[in-house]
Amino acid sequence: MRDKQETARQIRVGVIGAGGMGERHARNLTHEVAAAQVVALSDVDAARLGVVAAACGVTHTFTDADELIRHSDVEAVLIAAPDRFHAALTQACLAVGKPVLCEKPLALSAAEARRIVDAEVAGGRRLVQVGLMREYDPAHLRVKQLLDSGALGKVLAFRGVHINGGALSWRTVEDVITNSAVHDLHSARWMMGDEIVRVYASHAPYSADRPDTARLVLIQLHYRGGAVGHIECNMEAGYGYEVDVKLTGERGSAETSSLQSAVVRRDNQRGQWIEQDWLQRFETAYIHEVREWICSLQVGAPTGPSAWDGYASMLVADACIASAKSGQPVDVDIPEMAEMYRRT
Ligand code: ISE
Repeated sequence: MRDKQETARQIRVGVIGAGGMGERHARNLTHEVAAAQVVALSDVDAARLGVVAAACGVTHTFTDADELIRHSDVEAVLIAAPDRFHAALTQACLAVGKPVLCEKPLALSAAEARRIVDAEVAGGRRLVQVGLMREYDPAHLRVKQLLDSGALGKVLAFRGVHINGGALSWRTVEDVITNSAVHDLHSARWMMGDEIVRVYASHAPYSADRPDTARLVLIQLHYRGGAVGHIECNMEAGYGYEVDVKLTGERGSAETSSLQSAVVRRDNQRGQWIEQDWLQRFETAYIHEVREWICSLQVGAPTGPSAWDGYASMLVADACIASAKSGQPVDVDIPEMAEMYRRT
């Protein structure tokens, strides 16, 4: 159901990628955001491109993402291509001055993300938002609001649990940290309102003869203000998908109850349905994310996770990868934030 806010002028959006996330974003923009119109879509898979384009009434289709970015009918771009293309495509949007919502991670390293920050600062205005969509998850927002209200007192600890159901995918340490745990690393900064200064990461491989793989990653965190934290990122739990956070303060704690399904009792059993994947668990968050993005474009006031957040999360991710490889704690030095990224 489209949001209530009908508007005289729609923002014309081009979506890069018609796979899982690209399709979801294109459908949300088309069916849930009255102020947006998906006018262009690109993908290298012609069949997938055709299906999603037809479902969203798309005018222009491309196999070349750069052509979509340059097209005169495209005002804003949503990047849902594979991670390795995110940085270059974001830079291409900055080069033509078009606002962009780039799926996480912004880049595959802090250095690559920093180059995007530098380009955006040089351009003098915020154009980049990063798809760290947990900022739009009602369960996360309720926990963060309790901390921000002072109800918990001084915060002492962050705990994040990120469970993927998955089929054995033999993912590497780098991939798990940059593609999956990057959400938890951002939540650890955003929810605590503090910077991480040291990490210690360890991992359980899929098998002893494949030590470069990571089935489960554990990350310990130390914050500038003295708080601590830990993140468990399990890539193949084998039962479903769950993401939970808990903040512990001097006066109490607050945590998400991420299972939104009903508790069922019958035949001497009690249980709840557990979501299958992130598209189910964060269905509401993805809609709110693009609604607020389009609204921010209409009013010319950028909101949400910025390129700086994408850069800072990659600084922590780089340190986690180094720690997992060395077996030692690694310090993180997040520099002073450029003024244009301060959130009001
Ligand atoms: C995926 O790309 C996501 O963004 C999901 O939120 C995360 O849970 C999953 O592990 C990633 O692969």
